[in-house]
Amino acid sequence: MDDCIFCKIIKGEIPSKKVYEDDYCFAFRDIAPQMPVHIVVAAKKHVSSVLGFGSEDKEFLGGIQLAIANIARQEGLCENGFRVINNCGRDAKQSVPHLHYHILAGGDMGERIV
Ligand code: DGP
Repeated sequence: MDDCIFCKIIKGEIPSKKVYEDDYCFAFRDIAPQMPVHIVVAAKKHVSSVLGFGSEDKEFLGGIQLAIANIARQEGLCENGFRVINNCGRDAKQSVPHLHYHILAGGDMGERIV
């Protein structure tokens, strides 16, 4: 999508600190990290959120889950753990309407939200 910031990052039109890429997603360091490790895993398909996918997208969505595990292994996050967050919609304060997951790690995250 022409005016989507994550589509531009995926196409290389906006620079980013790339972490990982496969057929399903493009992962990069968040511009405003909330933890020492804060990686954005953006779908390589412009859909606003999980609500925009259907049963035909099972392989695609599963591919992103496997990519998250690959990124965790690649970045050495498996031993101490990590948190994966997907903000969906207004109340969750999603700011970029392009499906993405946050991987947070690198320290104790304190109280659990869930
Ligand atoms: P969310 O609020 O869940 O939609 O998360 C969007 C995240 O994207 C937010 O943590 C900041 C990050 N972000 C927004 N614009 C850019 C950018 O241009 N570069 C990078 N690296 N991250 C960005």
